[in-house]
Amino acid sequence: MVWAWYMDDSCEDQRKPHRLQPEQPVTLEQLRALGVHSYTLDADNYETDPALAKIRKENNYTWMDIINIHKDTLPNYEEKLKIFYEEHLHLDDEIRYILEGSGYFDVRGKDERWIRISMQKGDLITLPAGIYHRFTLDENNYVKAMRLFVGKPVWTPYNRPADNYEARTKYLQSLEQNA
Ligand code: KMT
Ligand code: NI
Repeated sequence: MVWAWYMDDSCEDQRKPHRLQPEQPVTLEQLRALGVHSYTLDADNYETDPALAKIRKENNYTWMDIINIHKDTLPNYEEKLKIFYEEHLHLDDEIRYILEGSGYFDVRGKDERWIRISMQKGDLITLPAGIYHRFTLDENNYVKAMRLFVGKPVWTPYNRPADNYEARTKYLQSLEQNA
């Protein structure tokens, strides 16, 4: 199950939950208003799961691979983690499905505050093109995730500021239309 909350601004270890005190949870509906969608699926049977097949078919997620983020399995682990945690956007949607382990995706809310999204085994998330976001492992230090894409994948991150890309202006327009 996906849980989300507004973050505090302490610079303590990025892998900690960083819940604002008093807590300010963010609902799945609030995430949807930002263009962020989530599903909970059966990660033990991802190879045969008809619910996953349906999501892939309906959204044309033709491409997929699996990434293992752990210090012993991911080449250039430290460097990659740094890149993942730089605030950035992409020109395409970022779709991730947690098969094992856990981690946090942080996205900027409408008021620019960071929202931390806790992703556990079975959670699939879609971040829209043009949203500023970042990723970190949590204190378990391990995640195995499926990466999905429409067609041939392009993972290029554009670090903030990246306000002049069409994906960004379109994203901001979509927020206004939802408001
Ligand atoms: C990305 O692009 O930020 C990642 O692939 C992060 C890890 S996937 C859980
Ligand atoms: Ni990204």
